[in-house]
Amino acid sequence: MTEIIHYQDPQSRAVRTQTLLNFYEIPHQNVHIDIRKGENKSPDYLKIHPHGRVPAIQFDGQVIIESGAITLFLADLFAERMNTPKEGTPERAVLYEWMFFLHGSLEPQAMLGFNPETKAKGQAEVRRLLKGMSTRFKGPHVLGAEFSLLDVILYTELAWYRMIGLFPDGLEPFESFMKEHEKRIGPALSLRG
Ligand SMILES: N[C@@H](CCC(=O)N[C@@H](CS)C(=O)NCC(=O)O)C(=O)O
Repeated sequence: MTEIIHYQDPQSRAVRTQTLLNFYEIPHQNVHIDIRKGENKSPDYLKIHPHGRVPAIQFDGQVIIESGAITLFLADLFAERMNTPKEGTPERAVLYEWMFFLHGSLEPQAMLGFNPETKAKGQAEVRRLLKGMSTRFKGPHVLGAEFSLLDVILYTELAWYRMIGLFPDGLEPFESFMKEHEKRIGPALSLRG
């Protein structure tokens, strides 16, 4: 198979794609784009990612940007090992639902947490939105009985929130979900503060 080139910085949203690549042992080449040194705005990298952001991947001559799109692309490419729900099934709808929730609804609220003036609002909004999603969580895994990439995705996101002080402590079922999956997913987690 063509090699995957992963453009990443360990202190970035590339944690999402890196953890998936690690957990599922997907062969890839890592290229560190140091955003603190501004390498993401170099003319060469801007040819890869038009906004100079990470992550991005290159596969079979094509560049794919946006961590959510990369995640779904990998989910299709490695469907068997990731236990990706088949298209047109209710489980596939659950995958889309969580992806759009995490990227479209939750993340903008979490971003408030990076500004000391809006941090409290960010924390409250993250708790409120996750509390709502708790009614849609089947357990013990996101899809119910079966472990899938969705568990890796949710674990990674919540671990990131925990690191930046946005995880809603004590909120079930997420508190138990994190504890239960720590041993299995934790070692693959690529997260640096
Ligand atoms: N929606 C994009 C956001 C990517 C993004 O903003 N990445 C940040 C790091 S977390 C970045 O590269 N920032 C550098 C910059 O914008 O200059 C995704 O999920 O891939």
